Amino acid sequence: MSKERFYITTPIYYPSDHLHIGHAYTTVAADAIARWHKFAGRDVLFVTGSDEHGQKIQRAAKKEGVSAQAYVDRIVSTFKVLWDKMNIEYDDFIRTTEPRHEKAVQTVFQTIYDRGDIYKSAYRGWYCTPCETFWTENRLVDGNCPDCGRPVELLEEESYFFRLNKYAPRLLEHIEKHPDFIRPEARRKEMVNFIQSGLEDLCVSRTSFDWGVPVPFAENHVVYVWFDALTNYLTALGYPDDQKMQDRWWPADLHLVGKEIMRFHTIIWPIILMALDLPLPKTVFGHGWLLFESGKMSKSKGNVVDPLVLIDKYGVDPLRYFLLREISFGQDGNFSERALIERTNADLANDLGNLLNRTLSMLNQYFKGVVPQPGEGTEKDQAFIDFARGLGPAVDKRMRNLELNEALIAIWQLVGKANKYIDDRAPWDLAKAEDKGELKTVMYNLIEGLRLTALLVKSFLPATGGKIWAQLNLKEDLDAQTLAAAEWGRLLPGTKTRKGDPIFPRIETKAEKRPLSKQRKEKKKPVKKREGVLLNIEEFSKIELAVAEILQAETVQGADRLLKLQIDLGSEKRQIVAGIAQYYTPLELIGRRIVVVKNLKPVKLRGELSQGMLLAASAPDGNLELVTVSSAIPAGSKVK
Ligand code: ME8
Repeated sequence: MSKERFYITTPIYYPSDHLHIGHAYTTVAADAIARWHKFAGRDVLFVTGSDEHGQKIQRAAKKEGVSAQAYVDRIVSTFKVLWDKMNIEYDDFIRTTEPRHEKAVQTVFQTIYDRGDIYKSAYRGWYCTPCETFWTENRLVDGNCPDCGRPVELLEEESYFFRLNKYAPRLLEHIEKHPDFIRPEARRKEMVNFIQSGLEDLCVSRTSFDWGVPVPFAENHVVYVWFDALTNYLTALGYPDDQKMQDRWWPADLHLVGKEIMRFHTIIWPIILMALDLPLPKTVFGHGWLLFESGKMSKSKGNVVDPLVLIDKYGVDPLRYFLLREISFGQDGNFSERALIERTNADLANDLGNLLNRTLSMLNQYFKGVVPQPGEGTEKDQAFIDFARGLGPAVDKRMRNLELNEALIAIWQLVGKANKYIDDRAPWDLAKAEDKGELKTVMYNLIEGLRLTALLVKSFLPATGGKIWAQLNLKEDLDAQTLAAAEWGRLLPGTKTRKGDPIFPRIETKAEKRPLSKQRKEKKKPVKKREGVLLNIEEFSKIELAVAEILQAETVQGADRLLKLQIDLGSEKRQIVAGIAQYYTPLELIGRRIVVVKNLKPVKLRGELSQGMLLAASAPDGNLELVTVSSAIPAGSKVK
């Protein structure tokens, strides 16, 4: 029998700005789901990417004075850095500027046009550029975008239109017949209401700018960015050329998206697919928003949190755990550093970390770290085993139903029960008995419980699963293990464990852990003017200035103001440490070309070697900006 298959996607994010933990939230959830299904023995395809066209990107590039392509190239490279750091195991990354995607979009557009569902007309109406959305006058709220509340622009241009309206009855029928198509339930109701209030045909081409996929049959028209972006889900399957790939993976099992883009995924995208005569995705799930203090995270509110900073500070798995456990999947949830620290200390350091630590300590003490042969157990032993036995299938059920936080709660029940089992069975008392039979059973059960925990938790916290596995010193390759391995009793007596350091040290909650947004906003005090000194040209020419590309950026432990940068100077790579953490987050820096002084004596700052100094302009009000050059100037170029 062929394996069950599972095709899952995230939205392809805009590189108009840097990713923040809102984006990380969707991607971590998709990664945990994808990893789980693989673990459960299914064939999985997990696709993410970047949505690089449209007016918003073109304007952002213009503002920075670079070409749109150079702009997206730099920011998209930071997407990949972030996903690697977060242990996101995607199978493909679709960039909408790739030729394979342009071909897919043009084929979709041409096919629908040839079938008569795209026609030429003129658009006169409103447009929200931040949301890349067309609005009719009657949907505006106080004259602004009903989604984001920002001002809209009046557009008047020749456009091609897509017959959405024609398909509305068919779509409603599909939604009714397939209760899993739009989830959660509240979103389904919203979408049904939206469709019932009347669908206008959709404008699907633009002529007032050119950063997009050209409409194949009409000069000066580029495809509307959402029509372009949604097609990425087919691009990943080699559309239109690779029929085998499409037969194998289409329809998608799950498009995971934030709730604000449900309309695009449950109205426009299904209608594109109907017009192409393709089946509709099985489920579109719109999760809730991650709210930061009092509102949605957004650049203009200055409350954007760079996930790289959080990872440097707390580690990847505490962040992954927090995102997946704290928020009821589908609902909105709050992000705060305090809550992240509390969760880490309570669930990871106290419950799981201590369980591993004290179990292995006892095993060392009583059996020199070697797993004993269990004997007949008491009722209490059996109750613990029974719970652990049913856990794998229970978590699988939760994951199939997209109850991610519930799945983690179930796994932590095992952790809680194991801790309680230690207290109830008191191995230190059993160790005093002449017959060590009961002690052997209890210790075996505890280690077996930990083995199961490592297996069940690895889809959510890959590094943690690996650390537990390593301390249990199990020989099988953890990556190759499937749900079948989580069957009770597979642990071999005689296994020699290898206790290591605590896997989650407690995070100290000092005043130093102020919210990151506050740290960023406090600007440096204005610098006092120094008397000028005149240099002659020989003196100035002693300073070697060069262009360097920032390859990596990280925070420095215990130093709020410093960032550690790995830079490429063309002929060599170096590390420099700079006091710019209040002005830039790591993700904002990666890929930028800066100017550095090459021939400064290396120094150590907070224990970190700094081999050079970067140039930055410091305004009288204390603001600071790096001196940068465009990607047209290669790393290593001399600055004079
Ligand atoms: O919409 N809370 O891209 P985008 C939770 N390019 N999730 C959040 C979030 C928050 N505060 N902020 C962002 C686009 N997200 C289009 C998608 S798909 C064919 C095209 C997540 O960069 C969430 O998944 O604006 C949301 O839907 C997505 O990022 C929006 O990313």
